Amino acid sequence: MELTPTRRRRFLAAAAAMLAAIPVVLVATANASVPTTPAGWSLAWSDDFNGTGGTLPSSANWTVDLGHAYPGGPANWGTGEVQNYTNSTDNLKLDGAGNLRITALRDGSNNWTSARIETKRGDFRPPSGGKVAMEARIQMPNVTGNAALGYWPAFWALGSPYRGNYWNWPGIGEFDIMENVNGINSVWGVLHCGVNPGGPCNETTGLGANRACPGSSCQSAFHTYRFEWDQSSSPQAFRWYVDGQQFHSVTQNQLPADTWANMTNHAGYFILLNLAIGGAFPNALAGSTPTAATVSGHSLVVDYVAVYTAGGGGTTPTTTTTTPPSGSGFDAYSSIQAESATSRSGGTVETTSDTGGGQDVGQIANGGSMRFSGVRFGSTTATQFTARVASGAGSGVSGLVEARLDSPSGAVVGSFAVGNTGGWQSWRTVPANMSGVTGTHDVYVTFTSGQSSPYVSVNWIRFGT
Ligand SMILES: [Ca+2]
Ligand SMILES: [Ca+2]
Repeated sequence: MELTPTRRRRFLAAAAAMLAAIPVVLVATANASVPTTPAGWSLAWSDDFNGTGGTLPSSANWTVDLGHAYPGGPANWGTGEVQNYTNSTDNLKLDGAGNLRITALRDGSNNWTSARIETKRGDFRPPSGGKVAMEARIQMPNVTGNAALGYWPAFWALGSPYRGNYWNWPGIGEFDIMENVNGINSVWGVLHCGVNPGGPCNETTGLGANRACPGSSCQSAFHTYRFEWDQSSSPQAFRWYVDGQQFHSVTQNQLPADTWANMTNHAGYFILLNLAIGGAFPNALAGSTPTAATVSGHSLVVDYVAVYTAGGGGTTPTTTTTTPPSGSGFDAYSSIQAESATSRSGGTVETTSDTGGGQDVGQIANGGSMRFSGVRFGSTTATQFTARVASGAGSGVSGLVEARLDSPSGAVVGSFAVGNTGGWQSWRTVPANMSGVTGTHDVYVTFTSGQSSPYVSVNWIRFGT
């Protein structure tokens, strides 16, 4: 997982410290390739990392992330990791033998560089009623003990609405298919969802499990890491595997309906590969990392990444997303959490006792507002604005909840009045008619009252047709 994890286990450093600094590790294991597609599955996308040694991976398949953050996104990629991501072939290259190598390097001033790439496509999801599998064959950086402190390789996926927004994590969903820190012989598989902190996915920890790699250690050999999202099972399920052995699952009935919907009812996921240095996860297990003992020059080695689909009529996603639409933040027809607003004025984020848990924005008064950047209505005409609200306002105190498009002073397209509902945690769903809306808009929810007292709390909003 990439975004601000906090692990509670303490890491006991291995006794055997590597004394020699070996800048390059030769991988003895032979390269394989994308396996023959199993019966019942279709290959939706893959990269075998064939190509000339010393060159960057395919720019048709991958975007190379640079620096310390997405433009406008959280600092240090939201995790506290310290390295600068580059597109130098010193950090990121094909090895000429069918593998991708991401190498972490420390310079003479103790500055670390490394690399992170993500698929251009952001539509990896099951065909309706079917399954999707995301799989990679990977050798983790071959370094252990004190020499590995701070190494944080990952193979993972983020919900595509993260692109262009960067502040809607974890509601859009994150699947950590393979994560590892500090050279420990273990693979972590984690789901991030809901709200942060806390919520149904227990953020920032997430819902995770880990196990040692089968046979050879994760560091000394290639292993196959696989994640499946199964819409054909009941309940629907996420499952994590290493070398075909399942070690974690999360099912739909473990989570609130709106949490599940928010991470599954969007265009799909993009896949990432990166090698971070330092940050919350390695630090949680080993104190401040990296240390002076951390050895530069080890590589995350990836033989292939493949995405398969099955069932659901056998269709495979064909849409290619090359440029994320600006502000691709919210699906108008799923619950849009008030606390996930792109920006907000007024009210206080608090834990909600409403069905499904999570948070709400409590006790908003006249003049308050929320902005949701990039709400996607699509080509279907939305005609209903609905909000989940509660109010403990005093007698005679009420006000309006108004939806506007593209400006906080734009015309009101839908509104309703609300007064006391029986208490600040006495929730009800209030629908209002709305003039027809299509396309993608920044939605502003504004609050107008003739009194100055708070009159409404909001858990979520959504739109309907
Ligand atoms: Ca390969
Ligand atoms: Ca909420």
